[in-house]
Amino acid sequence: MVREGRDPWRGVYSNGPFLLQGQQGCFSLLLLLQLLLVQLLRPAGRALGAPVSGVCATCHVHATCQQRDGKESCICNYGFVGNGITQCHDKDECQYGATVVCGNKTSCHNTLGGFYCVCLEGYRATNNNKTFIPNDGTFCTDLNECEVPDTCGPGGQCINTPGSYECYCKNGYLPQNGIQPFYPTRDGTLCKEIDCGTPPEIPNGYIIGKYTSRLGGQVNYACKEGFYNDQKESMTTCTADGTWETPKIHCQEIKCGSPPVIQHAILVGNYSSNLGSIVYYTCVDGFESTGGNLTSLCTAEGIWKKNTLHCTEKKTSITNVFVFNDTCVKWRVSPGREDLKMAYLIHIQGQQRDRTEFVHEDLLNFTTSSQEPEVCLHLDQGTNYTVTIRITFPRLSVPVTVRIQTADDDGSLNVSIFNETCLKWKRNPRDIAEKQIYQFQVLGQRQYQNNFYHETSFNFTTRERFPEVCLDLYPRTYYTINITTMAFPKHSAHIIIATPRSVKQIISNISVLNETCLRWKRNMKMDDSEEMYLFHIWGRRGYQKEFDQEVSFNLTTGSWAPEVCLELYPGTNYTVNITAASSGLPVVVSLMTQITEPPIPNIEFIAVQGDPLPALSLRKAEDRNGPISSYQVLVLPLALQSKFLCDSIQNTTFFTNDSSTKGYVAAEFLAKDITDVQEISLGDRLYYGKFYNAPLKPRSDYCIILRITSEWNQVRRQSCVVWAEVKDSSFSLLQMMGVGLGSVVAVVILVLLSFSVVWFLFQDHKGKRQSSLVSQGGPRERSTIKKKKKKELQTPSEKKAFFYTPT
Ligand SMILES: *[C@@H]1O[C@H](CO)[C@@H](O)[C@H](O)[C@H]1NC(C)=O
Ligand SMILES: *[C@@H]1O[C@H](CO)[C@@H](O)[C@H](O)[C@H]1NC(C)=O
Ligand SMILES: *[C@@H]1O[C@H](CO)[C@@H](O)[C@H](O)[C@H]1NC(C)=O
Ligand SMILES: *[C@@H]1O[C@H](CO)[C@@H](O)[C@H](O)[C@H]1NC(C)=O
Ligand SMILES: *[C@@H]1O[C@H](CO)[C@@H](O)[C@H](O)[C@H]1NC(C)=O
Ligand SMILES: *[C@@H]1O[C@H](CO)[C@@H](O)[C@H](O)[C@H]1NC(C)=O
Ligand SMILES: *[C@@H]1O[C@H](CO)[C@@H](O)[C@H](O)[C@H]1NC(C)=O
Ligand SMILES: *[C@@H]1O[C@H](CO)[C@@H](O)[C@H](O)[C@H]1NC(C)=O
Ligand SMILES: *[C@@H]1O[C@H](CO)[C@@H](O)[C@H](O)[C@H]1NC(C)=O
Ligand SMILES: CC(=O)N[C@H]1CO[C@H](CO)[C@@H](O)[C@@H]1O
Repeated sequence: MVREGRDPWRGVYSNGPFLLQGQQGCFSLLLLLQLLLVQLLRPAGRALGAPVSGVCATCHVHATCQQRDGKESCICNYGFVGNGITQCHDKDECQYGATVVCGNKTSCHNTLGGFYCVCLEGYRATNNNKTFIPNDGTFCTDLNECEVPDTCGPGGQCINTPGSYECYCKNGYLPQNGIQPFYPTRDGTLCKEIDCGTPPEIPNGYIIGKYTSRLGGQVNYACKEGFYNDQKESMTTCTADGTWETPKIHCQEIKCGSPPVIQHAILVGNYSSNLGSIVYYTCVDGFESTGGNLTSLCTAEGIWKKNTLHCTEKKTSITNVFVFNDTCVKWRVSPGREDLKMAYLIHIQGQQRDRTEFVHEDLLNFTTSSQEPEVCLHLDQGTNYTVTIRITFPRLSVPVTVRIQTADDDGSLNVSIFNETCLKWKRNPRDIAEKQIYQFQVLGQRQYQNNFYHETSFNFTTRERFPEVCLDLYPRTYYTINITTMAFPKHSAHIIIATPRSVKQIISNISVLNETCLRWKRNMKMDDSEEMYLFHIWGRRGYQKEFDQEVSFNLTTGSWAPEVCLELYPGTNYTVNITAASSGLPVVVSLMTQITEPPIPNIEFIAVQGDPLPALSLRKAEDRNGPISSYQVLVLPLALQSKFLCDSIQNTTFFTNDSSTKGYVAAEFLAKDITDVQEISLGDRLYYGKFYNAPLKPRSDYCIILRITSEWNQVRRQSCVVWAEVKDSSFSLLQMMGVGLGSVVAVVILVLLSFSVVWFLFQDHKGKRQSSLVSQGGPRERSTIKKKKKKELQTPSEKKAFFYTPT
């Protein structure tokens, strides 16, 4: 092996006698050298026994005297070089290099007259000696250091290499310094057994069981409670590099999430979704869990595990069946449900004591949400009944049977009232084959209407088992009804029905005929009785706030189209409320009466001859027939007095071209301007309103007239009265004054009757005189004018009287 710094060939190239062309020449050179040595040694050996001559005495200490061809000569001993006499110096055999001289892997050591070889470290001589001379065939061969036990230490493994060895660690061991191969003698490293140490910790996990931390040791992990491993692996192994594999286990907290939905159940209370948490359920109304709590558990797999229970609809059953009032059955539903209507089917079978067949079999459907339903059955008397009740909805229940023994029939009539005017009863089942005649006697009377009398009687024939009779009865009437059986033995029943007020309006199609008359239709199917109407009337005047008239009265009539004329004040708005006593539903109608001629105020009649006319005193007239608008003083020629029409000189002033012949208005006072008494002097040459009070002409006879005008609602009425007579006669100067008031009034009224005129501003007064009509739901109708007998109006202080005229 060529090692750095030891080049055995260098010397050979520079100093040697042989020129070598490379390494290939080395072996032949060595052979040559050996041959040479053999030749040299052979004569030396032979010369040892020869006698020493003179020459010989001169031989060098390291020379030997030899005889060659008779001549003695000194020849240097083997290993020495020189002339043999003076010079024999040591020959350096090693000068050609250790490899050349001693062979491969050697070191050459020169000695005086010789040399020896030593194997290089890691090699040994084949003669097993420390030194050797190569000529005996010894050479250096690789020393197997590995033969020495524990060369690499415990756990180490020796691998021999030429001239050396390498240490490796056996499986399960690792070199201390981590480098392989290692050389214990050089680097002091030894193998250490592999120990992975403490296995890694797993969050929320732990190690199960025993383990070794040596190579290949395995550790099993598990997750703590409440955690689960979401990987397949749960193990780690101690690897050859002395570390644990990274464990693949992953412990995740167990969360079950929202609890599962259980049909017809709801969760109770709060819950957590951690492992082991339990949620509780309860069944919704009407449902129950059969045999236990409804729970769900959060399992280690992170899922909720339901128990197999579930909510089933509660089965309802009939309990506590109980017979009362002989024919009525009451029971209880268990468990009850307020919100649910249940349908029942009731099966009735009746058997009479002396008969074998059923005399009565019936099926009855009945629906109720009551928790304690009751049903009264139509049961015959003297019969043994089996009543079977079962729920048919929402689910069929077990039927429940009850027996009812009805009392023996005494044949009496047990009549009951229904639908207010209907009667029903039950016939004796024994007589069911034959028809039965019942005699009815009906009498109706009214406490509030003395003359009301509704009597009827009839015979009622039936084969029905449960006869029913509905009667036509007047409303709000007290009826006694006697029912008697015609067949023997006679049974009778006495029934009282007080009919309620009619729910429908009895007054229909109400209309206003003329101002004060009303007509309507009586809405009632029967026609042989009288009806009482209650009237309530209010009168109001827009122009006279203090006017307040309110009257109530009753009217009784049997008419189907009653007509009523009312005594009403003129110029008044009326509200008429009419109610038929048997229904109590009012009808309200509005009426409006027109104004009539205003009344004449208290004035003094004056007759003057010759002398000037004294001042005339005017007093206010009452707003009795309508509001008074104005007062006018009229001057007209006396000759016209008998033919004068109250409206003839409507707005004629003194200056009108024919005023002297027809007369004129001398003064006008508006009603609102007159306080109490108004004095006026005729001919004072003043204007009153737009009228001029001109002086009277001498030698003329005049008639002075007071005209009172009432205007309201586009209607004008006026009254005229002769106030004074002025005569300018030469032969008579008689002056009439201060006549008694009573006689004057009598004269005034006479004059009024002959002169008053009704004046309508509008020609078509019929068309204008319509009243508004209010009736319940009735159409608006135009009244028709019909001649009616009507009493004349009295003075307002007189009490009003109303009457009606049935047609
Ligand atoms: C010496 O070593 C060389 C090269 O390493 C080799 O060629 C030669 O054969 C060796 N000689 C002997 C005697 O082993
Ligand atoms: C008469 O009939 C009614 C039901 O229709 C019943 O409640 C009552 O008990 C009966 N009275 C008699 C005496 O039978
Ligand atoms: C009783 O009144 C009800 C409801 O008003 C009606 O349906 C039924 O027909 C009436 N019965 C008779 C017998 O008139
Ligand atoms: C019914 O009978 C009773 C006495 O039995 C009698 O007083 C009454 O007037 C009768 N009623 C009628 C409507 O006949
Ligand atoms: C009912 O029948 C009886 C007997 O037949 C008879 O006397 C009576 O007049 C009848 N009554 C009526 C109202 O028909
Ligand atoms: C009656 O009522 C009508 C409408 O409200 C009104 O125009 C009229 O002046 C009233 N008449 C009287 C006399 O009050
Ligand atoms: C009409 O008269 C009836 C009975 O008197 C009363 O109940 C009702 O309130 C009156 N209606 C009006 C509008 O005055
Ligand atoms: C008065 O005047 C009217 C017109 O203003 C005339 O028609 C009439 O004839 C006159 N009368 C007299 C008597 O002059
Ligand atoms: C209304 O009719 C009655 C009777 O027919 C009659 O007396 C009265 O004068 C009439 N009223 C009017 C304003 O026409
Ligand atoms: C020192 C020495 O050379 N010792 C021995 C070497 O080996 C031979 C035989 O192989 C012995 O005879 C020598 O004594």
